[in-house]
Amino acid sequence: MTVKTEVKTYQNLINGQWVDAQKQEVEKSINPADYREIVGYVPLSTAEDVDMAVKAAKSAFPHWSKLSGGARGDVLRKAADLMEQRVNDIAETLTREMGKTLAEAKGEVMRAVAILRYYSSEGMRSIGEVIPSNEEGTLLFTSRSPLGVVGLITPWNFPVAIPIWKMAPALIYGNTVVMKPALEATVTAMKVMECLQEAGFPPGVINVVSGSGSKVGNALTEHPDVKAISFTGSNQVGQLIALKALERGAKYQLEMGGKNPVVVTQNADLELAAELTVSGSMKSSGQKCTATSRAIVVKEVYDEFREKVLQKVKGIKVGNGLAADTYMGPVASQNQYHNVLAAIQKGIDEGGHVVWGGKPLDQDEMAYGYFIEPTLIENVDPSMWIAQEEVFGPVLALIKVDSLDEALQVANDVKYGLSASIFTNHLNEVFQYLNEIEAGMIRVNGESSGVELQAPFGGVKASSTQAREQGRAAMEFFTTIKTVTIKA
Ligand code: UN1
Repeated sequence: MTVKTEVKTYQNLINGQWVDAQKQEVEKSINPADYREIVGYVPLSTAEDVDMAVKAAKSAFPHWSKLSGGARGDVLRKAADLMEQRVNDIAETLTREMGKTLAEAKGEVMRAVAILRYYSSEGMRSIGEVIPSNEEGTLLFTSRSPLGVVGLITPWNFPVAIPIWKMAPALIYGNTVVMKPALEATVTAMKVMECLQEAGFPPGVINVVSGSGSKVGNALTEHPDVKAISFTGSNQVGQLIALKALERGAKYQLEMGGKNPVVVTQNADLELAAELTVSGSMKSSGQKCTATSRAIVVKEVYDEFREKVLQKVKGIKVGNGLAADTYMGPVASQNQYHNVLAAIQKGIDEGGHVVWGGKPLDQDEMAYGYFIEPTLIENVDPSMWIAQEEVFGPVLALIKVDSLDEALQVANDVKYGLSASIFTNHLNEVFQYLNEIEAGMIRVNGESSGVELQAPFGGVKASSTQAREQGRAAMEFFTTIKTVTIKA
C-alpha cells in the first residue's frame, strides 16, 4: 500500500452547513490495514456543537414534519441515487477506514441505497387504523406522529448501513435528526452524509456531529430537546444511555451485543453448515453483532463438522480488504486488536485448545496492520469466558453436546439473544428450535448474520431493547400514537 499524503479534514454538518467543531480540534482516522495511512481528520466536537445541532434540528422540525410523506420520500430517493453513483468511492473509503473487504463494503453501501429506496415510499403507507367506536356517529382512529428531534449514535462496524437504517425511518416519519457516528469510521459516515446533504434536505433536518462518545454521545443523550435516542454499540454504553434517557423521560432504542450460536444436528447438511458457520464467524473479521461465535454440535457429527470447518478456515486468505482475493481484512482498530487477542488468551488460559489460528499476523504487507488469524477453539466448556462473552473478532468456539436438548440449553445459557441458526433437515428439530431458542433473529439452514432490510431486526435479553429496527417495525420507535375520537 502506498501511503497517501493528501489528507482531507472533515467537518460537522449543522443547519445545512459544513462547519468546524467550535474548539477546532480534530482527530485522525487511520487505516487498520496500514496504520501509517491517515484516511482523514475528523472533528472532535463538544457539548456546544451538539447544542447548535439540536437547536437547528428543533427549528427545522415544524416545517419538515408538516411536509407530506411523499415529499419527504422524494428527498430520500434522491439521496439513494447519489449514493448509488458513489458506491465505489464510499466502499473504498469504508475498506480503508474500517478494514472489511471491498466486496462486503460495496454490499453494505448497496444495502443502504436499498434502505433509502424502501423508506422513500413509506411516507405514503398507512400510519393508523380505524377502530369501531362504541358510541353512535363517532369516528375512532389512530394516527402516528413524529417525536421531534431524535439522536442517533452509530457504530464503526457498519458505518454506512446503520446510520441509514436509523436515519431513513426517523426522517420519513417526520423527525429531524442529530447523528453521532463512531469516531473510528467517521470519514465514511461523512461521505454518506454528503449524499444526503446534496439530496436537498432543508437546513437543520439532518445534522452530524463527530466526536467521542463521552463528549458528543453524552451531550446528545442528556440534551433536553432530544426526544429519543437510537443506539447501536456495546452493552456497557447502552446501559448508560438507557439510564440517562429514562431519567429525563426520553425514548430509547438499543442494539447491543450478541453471542450467537449455530446449532448443528445429525440431520444437517454438514457442508452447508460448515460453509455458513465460517462465513458467519469470519466475514468482517467477526465484527458484527450478528456474527456466529459458537458452533454447538451434536457428538455424532462433531468430528466431521470440525474437519470441514477447519479445512475452510485454513483456506481463508487474510490481507488488505482492497485486494480482490482477500476473504478477511484486519480488525478495525488497535483497541480491537488488543481486545481480540486478549480474549483468545483467556480462552487458552481456561483450557480451550486452539485448533487453528490464535495469533497476530504481521508478515509482508500485514506488517503495519491489525491482522489476526481466523481462530478456531475447541475443548470449550459453556461456562468459560470465551463461551459467554462477546469477542467481536474472528474467533469461533466449538462446543460438543449430546443432543438437541443440550444444544438448546447451552445456546440459551448466555446473557445475549440476538441471532441464532440451526442446521438440520428434520422438521421436528426445526420446530423445537423455533419454540425454545431465545433469540430475536432465527435462521434455519442459514448464516447467523445478514438481515433483510424490510423485516424487523433486533434481539432479546441483553442484546436489545424491545422496539425493533428496520421494515415497518421501525415506526414503533420513531413515532408516537395519537388516538382520535371525532363526534359528528
Ligand atoms: C448484519 O448482520 O448484516 O451492529 C447486520 C451490528 C448489527 C447489524 C448486523 N446491528 O452488527
